[in-house]
Amino acid sequence: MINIEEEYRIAKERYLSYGVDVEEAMEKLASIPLSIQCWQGDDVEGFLDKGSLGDGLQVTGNYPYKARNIAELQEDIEEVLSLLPGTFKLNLHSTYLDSEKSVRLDQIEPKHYESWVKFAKKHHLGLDFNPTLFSSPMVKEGFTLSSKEEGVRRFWIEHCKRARKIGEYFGKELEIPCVTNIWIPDGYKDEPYDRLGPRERLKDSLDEIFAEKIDKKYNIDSVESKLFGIGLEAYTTGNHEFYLGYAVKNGLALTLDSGHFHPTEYISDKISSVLLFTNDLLLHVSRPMRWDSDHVVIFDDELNRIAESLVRGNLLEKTHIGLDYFDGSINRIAAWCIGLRATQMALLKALLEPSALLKKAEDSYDFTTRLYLHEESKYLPYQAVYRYFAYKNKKKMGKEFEEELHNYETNVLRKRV
Ligand code: RNT
Ligand code: ZN
Repeated sequence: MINIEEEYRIAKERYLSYGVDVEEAMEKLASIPLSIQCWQGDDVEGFLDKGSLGDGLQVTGNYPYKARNIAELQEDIEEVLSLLPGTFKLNLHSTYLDSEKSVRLDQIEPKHYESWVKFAKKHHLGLDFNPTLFSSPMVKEGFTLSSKEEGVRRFWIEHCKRARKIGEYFGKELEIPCVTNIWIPDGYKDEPYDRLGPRERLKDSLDEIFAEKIDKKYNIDSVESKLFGIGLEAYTTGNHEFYLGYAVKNGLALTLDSGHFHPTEYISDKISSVLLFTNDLLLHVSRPMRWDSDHVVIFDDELNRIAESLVRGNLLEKTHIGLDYFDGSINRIAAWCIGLRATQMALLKALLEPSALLKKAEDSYDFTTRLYLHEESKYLPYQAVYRYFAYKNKKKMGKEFEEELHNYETNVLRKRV
């Protein structure tokens, strides 16, 4: 029998010998909200018009029992919340609205999301929001806000304007700012003749969308770039340079998604640069494998580098951390939990670094000690601290955690047929 408290006591002492206060680290960890992507629960289907995804987003896998309605999705999110310690937000797409009747995306209103606000209040969650510019017949030849068809552009401009108002409504209701993130799939499979035109139109569309000032106390606007998508290999209107420029010029937040760059390019090294020029940053923590495959986030090197960038630079206050992956090939509740827990573990590990010693080594050009300490901190017992963090918050760990995932599948999910 492993004694969690005893393990923790030893860990605490070891960290103390490096000048690290584990209690302070746990307190900090508890205060960092992670935004749970609702779309992992049903493979980004939503409740608007059930149909298959398209236009630059792909979900693969046929694992059964996905949530088919709001009640089931909320039930699954509650299960995730019951398993994990810490603070959370819930990240909604506009298509997860609650309405008996079908609603056009250019007609969404706060009232369609009242049941989510109720849910958020009940579970002390903040809400984040996303207009949904995909999986719709109004995506014309792969284009939305940068379409050359005025009617198409107008439709999506209206949708995004309304999304910001819904964000504002969330912020007011919950007294936690909502981050409303715009991502569009627009682009071409093959080499375009005109690379500039769509970007000019996107800029005009965004200028209209953001014309109304909304208090950042309630809603923070963010824009998300992408290098390519399946079927959009040659050209994406909203690339990184476009949105970095747009966000900086217009005082918006920038979204960095770990899957949206070249396969050898990392967002961890962009964080400290971007935040010198924007007030806020939204992270879409994901795991690309060869392409923007949105695999479940795991405790890998890049996740650790992201956490280190945030902690070392004291950038957590300005950064909103959201998860963005959707794996339809495994139990979806496990998928959520594994990625969220990995992110917390990486943040905790970064909070437990022997930072004073590392800084001292670097300041005195002692690169040997710096390398030694970097390696050493990988061998320090951060897992024991995390286990204690979960235990203190009355959460299951290890075998019991795994058992609960199985029980939920047997007792709840399997009944969904
Ligand atoms: C797509 C973007 C976007 C979506 C979600 C569902 O490549 O990453 O953030 O994953 O809006
Ligand atoms: Zn994303």
